[in-house]
Amino acid sequence: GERADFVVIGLGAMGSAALYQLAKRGASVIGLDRFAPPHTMGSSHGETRITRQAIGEGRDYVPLVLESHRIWRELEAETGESLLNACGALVMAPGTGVNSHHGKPNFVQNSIDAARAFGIPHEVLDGREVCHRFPQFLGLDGSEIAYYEPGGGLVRPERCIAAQLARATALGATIRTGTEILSIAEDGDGVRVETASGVVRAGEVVVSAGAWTAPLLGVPFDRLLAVKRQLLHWYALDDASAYGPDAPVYIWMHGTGDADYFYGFPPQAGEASVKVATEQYAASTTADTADRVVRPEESAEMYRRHVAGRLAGATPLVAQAAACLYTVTPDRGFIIDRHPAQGRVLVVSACSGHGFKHSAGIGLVAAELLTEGRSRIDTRPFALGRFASADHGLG
Ligand code: PYC
Repeated sequence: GERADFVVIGLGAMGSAALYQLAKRGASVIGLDRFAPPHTMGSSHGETRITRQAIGEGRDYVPLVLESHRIWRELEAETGESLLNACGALVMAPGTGVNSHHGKPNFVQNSIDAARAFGIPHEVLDGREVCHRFPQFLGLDGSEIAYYEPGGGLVRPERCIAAQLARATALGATIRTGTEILSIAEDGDGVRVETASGVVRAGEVVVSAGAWTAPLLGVPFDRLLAVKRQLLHWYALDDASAYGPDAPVYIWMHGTGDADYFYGFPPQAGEASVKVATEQYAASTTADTADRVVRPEESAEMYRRHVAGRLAGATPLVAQAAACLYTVTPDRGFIIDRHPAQGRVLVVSACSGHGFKHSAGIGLVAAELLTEGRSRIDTRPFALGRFASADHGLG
């Protein structure tokens, strides 16, 4: 069969980045994906992802997003694609009570503190100032608190993946699409990857398989990871005049309950619609069985609960909708670590619904760990050992 220094399994956000960075370092590398990335079966589709540099989920993430922004600018220069649009990012919550996002309390204040600690340009606004600057947001009473980061904005996930795969190929990487992985096992001085179309051998393997990670690797990932179906909705605008050139992406906690929240994007060039979404953690699914079709009632419910009365010009007419998957860890953080029983397997999934902004940096980290044995960014906060308790089977 085929042989390479490295095999990357799953070529979405993290895998395409790892493949590119490994190829850039001159390694021989093969990338495998069950479908043909960028595709709509996993966690990296839907046109846009929020990026913000002051990470309210935890300061340990900040170096990853800073590297990502640098790499996307470099890729833009190399490929001529537009990947990162720094249109600004707004995180808004009620002025009183505890706000929480991605399981982290005091999210707005954490974002402000992270910005201060890393010298990231930002402003702290109240709801009155938000209304004045961004008239697309309706129904604020003025007492809200907001973190505004002018250098935040949005990333184009499909284009990032395509650009990294194209650069990886140009640098000598091999990509096999439509390739289902049957097993991964350490074997002598390397790893044997059995696919539906033959065996591939590698010195070391990166698993960046997102929602397919647990079915592929089994224990302990099957006990740690939960897959959550999330919905993206685009509502037609009947008037886009409230969205100026500096219209930001936003995370809007409009109440203090976990469900009182949605996030969204300004209209994209050539589109008379706005994309919005919320999140759910109640129901789990699997990569193979998840329903990728969004029902009209689901979009109607989203509009009623979150959009109506809050976004200027947004009508209930659904221009587009998509379902995507989060792969969530028990603390809603990331996993970047060696497999506990197979030291030649580096696991770079799951990202619990806030990974894309960090993905280019995570690819760099993975390539450094594999080619140099260490990374410029501290990955200990993303280690599996933090789940070591009887509950998680890592005891
Ligand atoms: O990372 O900003 C984010 C985000 C918002 C909703 C899902 N992810």
